[in-house]
Amino acid sequence: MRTWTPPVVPQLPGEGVAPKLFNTASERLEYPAIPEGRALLYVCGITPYDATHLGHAFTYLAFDVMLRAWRDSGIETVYAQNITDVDDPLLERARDTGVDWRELADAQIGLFRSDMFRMGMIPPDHYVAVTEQIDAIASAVRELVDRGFAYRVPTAEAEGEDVYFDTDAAGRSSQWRLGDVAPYERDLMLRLSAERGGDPDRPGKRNPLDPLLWRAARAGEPSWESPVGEGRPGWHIECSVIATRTLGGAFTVQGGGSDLIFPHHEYTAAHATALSGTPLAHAYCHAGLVSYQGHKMSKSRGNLVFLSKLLDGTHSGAPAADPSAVRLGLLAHHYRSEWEWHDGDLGTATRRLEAWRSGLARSTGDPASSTGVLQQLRAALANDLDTPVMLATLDAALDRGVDDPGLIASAVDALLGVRL
Ligand code: 5CA
Ligand code: ZN
Repeated sequence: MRTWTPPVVPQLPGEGVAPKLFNTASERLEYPAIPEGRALLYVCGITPYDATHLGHAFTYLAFDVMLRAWRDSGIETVYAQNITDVDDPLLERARDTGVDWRELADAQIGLFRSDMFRMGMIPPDHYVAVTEQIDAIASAVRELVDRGFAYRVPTAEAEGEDVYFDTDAAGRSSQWRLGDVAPYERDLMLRLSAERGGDPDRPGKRNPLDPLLWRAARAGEPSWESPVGEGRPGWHIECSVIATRTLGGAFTVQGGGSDLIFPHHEYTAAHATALSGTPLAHAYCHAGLVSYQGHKMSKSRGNLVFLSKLLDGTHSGAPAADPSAVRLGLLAHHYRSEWEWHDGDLGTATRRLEAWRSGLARSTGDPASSTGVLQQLRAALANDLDTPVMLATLDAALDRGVDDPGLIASAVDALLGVRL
């Protein structure tokens, strides 16, 4: 898939250090492996039916900052992202609004692309839609069946049979164990599976947690011919196949919002390990979920703040936002924190941006050392991307004035994507 024009990221003098990152799987801060000096990042992309809300933006901004941290420390990056462009909620929305599902997806992907460009987000090197990889995904499902990691379940709704992943077989015969990614108890796994696209109560499954790998064709649903029968892929095998085809096995970081820890990232890892014998990734990093009006921002609830509306000035009467102010509004929260967006946050962030801009032009008798500030920014960034500390450092320095405004402007641009 076509991406968007990348931002120009200034090169800074000296070098930062590779960031230490919180790994959900180990529940520790770690330096994930960087194979052959290249940081390989996969971030789960949008399901294109209601793009782009501030929760999405917060997640993608976290990984944009991660890429900037690696690059500043002299590490080359390879970034892959998928598009879940055939999925139940997308098909439902298309049906409800009387639009062809492909047209709905194309329009939303276009909007996402333009939002990401306006926000100065580093684009993925590999941007892959599920519908571009159906054959590879179906072959992977076939291989899982052939190797005893998957089984068929008949359904009255279709002529063909659905295919499920066998959690217990994989736990016995592959290197993956349930709970490798998600440090959760079984009861919580069952609840999350039901809430997030799984079907623990479906009769005929060997283990209620077993996720769908292939859905046999139903009337009125899109489907493809394949070696496992006519149908369409399940969610986790899509990301598993796209990630390993673009980045290989054991890549540096698998990322997304924390709603993806279970079942999505658990089973993405399970499928990949069963297929390849190697773990999917060294670390699993997750952004905290953003709320609005008291609840997690979600398409199903409809409590959304759209990025395009903020940027256009069409969200509840607020003036058009400077993309740098939106970045500052989001970066004021550590990427792992769960927090709520309030409409006043944009004004606060805009005032901070203005204060920084005027601080840059300020000449005082005792300016802060810009190289010292850069060092502090890099140290905070290397400490699990601690952007709130970076913002506080800049508040203090720019309040006082700095001895090399050009260096600070470049540093803020390179590390935070904020233009002064
Ligand atoms: N297509 C799948 C991933 S393969 C999906 O989750 N799509 S999504 O459109 O629902 O979300 C896109 C990304 O934004 C995911 O990484 C998701 O975890 C993240 N996300 C969704 N809602 C929020 C939220 N309220 N706060 C933070 N991140 C969110
Ligand atoms: Zn995914």
